[in-house]
Amino acid sequence: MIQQLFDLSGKVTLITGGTHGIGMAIGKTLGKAGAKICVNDISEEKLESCKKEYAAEGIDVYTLKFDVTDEADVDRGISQIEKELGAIDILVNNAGIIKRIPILDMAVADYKQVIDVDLVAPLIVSKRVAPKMIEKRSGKIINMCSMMSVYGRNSVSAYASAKGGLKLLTANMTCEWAKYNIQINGIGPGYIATAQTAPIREGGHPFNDLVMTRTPAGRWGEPEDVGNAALFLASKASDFVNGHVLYVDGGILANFGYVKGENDIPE
Ligand code: NAP
Ligand code: GCO
Repeated sequence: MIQQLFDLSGKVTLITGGTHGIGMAIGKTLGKAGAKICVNDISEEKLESCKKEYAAEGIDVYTLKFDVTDEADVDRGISQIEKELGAIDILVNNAGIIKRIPILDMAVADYKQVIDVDLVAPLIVSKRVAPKMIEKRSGKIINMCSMMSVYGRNSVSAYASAKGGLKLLTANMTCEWAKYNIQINGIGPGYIATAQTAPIREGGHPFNDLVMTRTPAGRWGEPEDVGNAALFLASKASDFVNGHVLYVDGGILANFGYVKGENDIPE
């Protein structure tokens, strides 16, 4: 049955930073497919408040506070999940931050903080989770990349450096772990309407016009658009897809440019 391809019943799933935004959309989608959803965050308040939103979708989410950049904290958190729910079958390295600062104005500490959360943390969490996937000869790892894994733009040097590195870390995880029947892929969202992009989308910000015209689909993506792609990469349907970055971007990476107005949505 085709539905069985996307059935995640019994799969213990950890989504880092899954208390809102893209992470929550992924959690809700995989939860509706039967997965047991665990989310972490660094904010107790967000961990508490997300439970109601998951419950509204019939999902009894397991929440845990730990900082994905802290190896000891990650080990403690993953050990608790393994003890209470079992080994992790699906890992979504979603947690991330961005700092929009021009290179000459950016403190090296700011650059390093973005690299730590967006690139080093997926390594830390994956290194802790992968051994049991290797033992089981089964596992799915999804790294949250970006269209900034292949593009730069003014003021996001740290973020693009991290996301570019994460694209190739995904490739290297594949080289080392695919033989154990572990599929490691990335998702590269384009411009998605979440809290992270609110500063450049709301209040008439000119960047909104750029995204609307540069994106052939003529709209911002929704977190659910990314959740749907995660369902494919978390399911049996993608068992021979490995080291790939699936771009969920409304076509922006396919689009060299535009003449103002030519991409207006037809009446
Ligand atoms: P968001 O709303 O900023 O959510 C990011 C999540 O990561 C938050 O829950 C945040 O927790 C958590 N987090 C940050 N640092 C953490 C840490 N040290 N330990 C644990 N959790 C931590 O972002 P989003 O828009 O949903 O994006 C989610 C992912 O998609 C990110 O990796 C982002 O780079 C990527 N992405 C987003 C877009 C987009 O257009 N939105 C496009 C491409 C890629 P707190 O809120 O408590 O800090
Ligand atoms: C920005 C945006 C982007 C998005 C996303 C695009 O400032 O350009 O925040 O970086 O977050 O990564 O794919």
